[in-house]
Amino acid sequence: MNLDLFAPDDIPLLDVPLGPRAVVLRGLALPYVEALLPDLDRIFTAAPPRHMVTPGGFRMSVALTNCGALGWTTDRRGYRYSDTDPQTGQCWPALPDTFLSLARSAADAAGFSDFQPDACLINRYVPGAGVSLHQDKNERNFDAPIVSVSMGIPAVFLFGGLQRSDRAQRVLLQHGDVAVWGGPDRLRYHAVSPLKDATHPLFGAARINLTFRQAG
Ligand code: MD6
Ligand code: FE
Repeated sequence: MNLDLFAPDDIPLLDVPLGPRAVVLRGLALPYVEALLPDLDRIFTAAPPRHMVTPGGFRMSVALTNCGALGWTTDRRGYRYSDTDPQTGQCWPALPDTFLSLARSAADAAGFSDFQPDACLINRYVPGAGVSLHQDKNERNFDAPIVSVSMGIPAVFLFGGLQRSDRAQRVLLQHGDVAVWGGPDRLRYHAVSPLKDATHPLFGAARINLTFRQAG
């Protein structure tokens, strides 16, 4: 029996449509990862990922930081975009060209031309970390899509509907996958299940997610 037939790494996964204007583009980021790592390191040095507190007083299990003109933050007073890092008072690190070209080619591939992100939220997950069901609705207009890049260890992504109670689809996001959604899917609820133990050759026991938005 050829056990290799059952090795999941060898199965070329297909792109997954999640809605009329929502799709997971399998492996689209793979050719970009190596080039963006030094930029990611610089960002983590200037603005280290940190655990923020929600308005409800919960410490997020995900550590986050930002690059770009605007950065998403949360504290006891609410969720918002800010042009400075509340921890340092400095501007967020600039959005590197390596990030921008990846974001734009993913948006193009999903049929959203002329994507001009001004914000990139960077989430760092370790095993056990996750994000509860939410909508992305702090951006000024919802015409632009969201482009979400997964790197490192895998995560189960839950993609629901426009109502919190709508049944969610489950999709595994692996290293290099990019989810893009906009149009009628822009405000759909979504979540990330707590990650299982795993290690990745480039990222160790961590998942890095970049979500690009047009926030301002
Ligand atoms: C994550 N992503 O994949 C969390 N939001 O780590 C999100 O919450 C998200 O992936 C909006 C659009 C795409 C996303
Ligand atoms: Fe989100």
